[in-house]
Parts: sequence; C-alpha cells; structure tokens
Amino acid sequence: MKGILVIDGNQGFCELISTLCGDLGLKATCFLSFEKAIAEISLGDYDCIFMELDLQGIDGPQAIGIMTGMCLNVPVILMSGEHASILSTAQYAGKMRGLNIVSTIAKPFSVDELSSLIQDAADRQQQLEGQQPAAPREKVENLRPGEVIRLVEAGHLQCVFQPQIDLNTRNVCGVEVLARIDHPEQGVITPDRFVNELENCSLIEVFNEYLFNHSFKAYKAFGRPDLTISINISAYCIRNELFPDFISTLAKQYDISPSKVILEITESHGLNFSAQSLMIMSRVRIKGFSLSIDDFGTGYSSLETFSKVPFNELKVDREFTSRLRAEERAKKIFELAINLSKQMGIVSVAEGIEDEEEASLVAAIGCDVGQGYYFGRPMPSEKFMEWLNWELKEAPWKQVSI
Ligand code: G
Ligand code: G
Ligand code: MN
Repeated sequence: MKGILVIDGNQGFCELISTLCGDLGLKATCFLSFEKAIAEISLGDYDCIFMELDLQGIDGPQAIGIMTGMCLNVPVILMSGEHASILSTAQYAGKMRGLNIVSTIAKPFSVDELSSLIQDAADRQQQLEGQQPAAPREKVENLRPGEVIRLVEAGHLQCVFQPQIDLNTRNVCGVEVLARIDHPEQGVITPDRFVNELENCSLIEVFNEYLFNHSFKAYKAFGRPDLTISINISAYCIRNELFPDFISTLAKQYDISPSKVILEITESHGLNFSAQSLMIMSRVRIKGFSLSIDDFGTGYSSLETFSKVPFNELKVDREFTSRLRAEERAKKIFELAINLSKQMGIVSVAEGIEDEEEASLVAAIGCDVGQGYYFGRPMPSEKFMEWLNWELKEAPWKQVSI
C-alpha cells in the first residue's frame, strides 16, 4: 500500500482522517489546498485521493479539470457538505473526462462510513495491481450508406432479438429487433457504426424494406402471435407519405396484426413537428400500429415531442435504469417518466435492466415492461426461439415472489 492523499481545507478533518487511516494501517498525507497538493498528485503515487469539493483557491471542480489533464488513474473520492446533486454532477463530469472517481461521500458522515470507504479503496487498488491495463481501442471508421446497402443486398443484414418482460406477470410479452451488419472482413457491426449516416439519406428506406421483411419473417417463425414486435424506425420514415401504406401492406402480407407491431422512434435530428410528419404518425396509429418514444430522457427527447406526437409507449433510457440504485436524482426522473406515462394512459418500458434488484425496483415504481441483459441479450432468431422455450419453464425471474 502506498497510502492515501487527502485534500481538505479543514485541519481538524485532516487529523481525523489521518487517525482513521492509521488504525487501518494506512499512511495518510494531508494538504489544506489543491495548490499545495499538486506536486504530490502529479507523481500519482497514491492508492487513493480523498478530495473536498469546496476548497479555497482552486476549487474541487477546477481541480478535477486539472487532474484529468494529468492522465491520472488513481481512484478519487469526492467529499462535500453541499447538496448531493452538486456532488453527483461533479462525479459525473469527472468520469466523463476520464478521471477515475470511484465514489462520493456527503458530509457529515460517520467514522464507520469513512473507514469502509477507505477499506474499499484499498481493496480495489490491490485487485487492480494484479491486472494488465486495458489495450487502447482502435479507432474504427463508420460504414458509408452505399456500402451498407451493398452488404444488405448481398445478404449480410442480420437481425437480433431482445425479449421484453411484463413486470406484473413476469412473462415474456414482446421482442425488440436490433439490426446488425455481418461484415465479411470486420465481423458483426452494430448500428452505432452505420445507422446515423443511413438515416440522413433516402437509402434508409431501402434498408428498412429489408429490415421489416427480415423481422416479420422471423416473427412469424417464432409462432408466438401473443408477443409484440418492436422495430426501430428513423425520423426519415415518418416524413415519407408512402410509409403508412408500406407498413400496412407488409403486415397484411405476413398476416401480422398491426396491434402487435410497435414502431420505436428515437428523437434525433430530423424528427420535426411539421404538419406533414404529425399527419403521417397519426395515419400509422389509425392503421393500428403503435408508436413508441425510444431512449426517453436523453439526447433530444423533449416534452414538446411528447405533447404533440401520438405515442402510446414510452421507453425510459437505460441510463436512468443503471443509475437508479445509486442516484436519487436518476430515480426521481425515472419516477417522473413512469407517472407521465400513467397520466397519459400509455405503456412504460424500462431499458437496460441488468439484475433482479433493478427489475424489482422499476416494477415497484410502476413500470409495466422491462428489457435488458438480466432477461436476455439480443439474440439471433434461432437462439431467441430456444430462449422462448426455456423462458416458459426455467426463467429465474419467475421464481422471485412479487
Ligand atoms: O444493440 P444496439 O447497439 O443494436 O442498438 C443501438 C441503437 O441502434 C438502438 O438504440 C437503436 O436506436 C438503433 N437501432 C438498432 N437497430 C436499428 C434499426 O434497425 N434501425 C434504426 N433506425 N435504428 C436501429
Ligand atoms: O433501441 P435502443 O436504444 O433501445 O437499443 C437498445 C440498446 O441497448 C442495444 O444497443 C442493446 O444491445 C443495448 N442493451 C440492451 N439491454 C441492455 C442492458 O441490460 N445493458 C446494457 N448496457 N445495454 C443493453
Ligand atoms: Mn429501441
């Protein structure tokens, strides 16, 4: 153990933390300001840094900015007596810039809380010391729209299927289709490397024609007309006068009830409130299809969209699900989204559920449907059919009393 570095303007606090560290067999080095600590910090030779946000001179958030420039990977713990939201924003911003902020602690705290934080930091550091640093990720180019279409036409479009669970009955109730390109040289490519460019040009329509056919065909093969099928569409579709008839004709051709088809729209550039696109969305609803607002709460999603577009489902972004447990603010926003759905009389879906605790938590808040790795990852159609059989009898979430 190399020891702990403490930056706090309060002499008494520095003494307390030194004593606690001493009891745990750790050495603490304390500084009353960031300026005084900076030379030591740059050596990076500590197991952990405890830093107060409200410092004289260079304050905590500024200090975070300076530390990110130093490329440190020492774990940092932020402390503050300010409102919890300030602490969690500072943590979030620091992490975004690559600083290893492992936790925050609101003052005043008990000696026990502090001791367990110090112990955790020491344990974590010991684990890390045995590990190789991660290899830097190679920068990969996005696929050009023309190339995507060429690959799709050559049969390289893959669809994977992720289950959705009714949180009241705990049975599967739907499936979301996610597109992949199986690239001959680069392997499986996810939509973050091709969808944006494609959505900005008319080739998205060619892509969608393949995608819808592929998805509907697989859906029929599942032999589960009770499930809904959710497909991601882009703003481009709902500016196209031909889209309502296209989707309607296709559903008839595959003998699929429109009431089982949910079209997910992510707000991004391009979703506008022109009379034309509002009319197209209304026509899609009149023909019996559902419209879902995807990734709600992040990016471009706004209450304006919500108030103008005829959505009948809201999917809360997985960002909120993952922060629900640790962050009171994320939980409040989650609750707001669920209450809003209830008031509007529409279905709510939580994305990104990764364990039972998250599943129970979102269900307790009143969310209707759950989706995430806990229930099932996106799977190729054959795997999904096996999953459906397994789900009927063995799924662990059915054993949980609700
Ligand atoms: O697993 P994944 O990386 O597939 O999905 C990332 C995002 O890509 C999803 O949130 C979804 O919005 C988008 N996406 C996935 N499949 C499609 C698709 O077929 N069409 C469009 N327009 N977007 C998709
Ligand atoms: O359309 P949309 O944003 O909902 O796409 C879902 C995306 O989220 C896909 O990229 C999918 O692979 C990913 N995803 C689905 N479930 C989970 C989960 O439990 N955890 C994480 N981290 N990602 C998930
Ligand atoms: Mn989606």
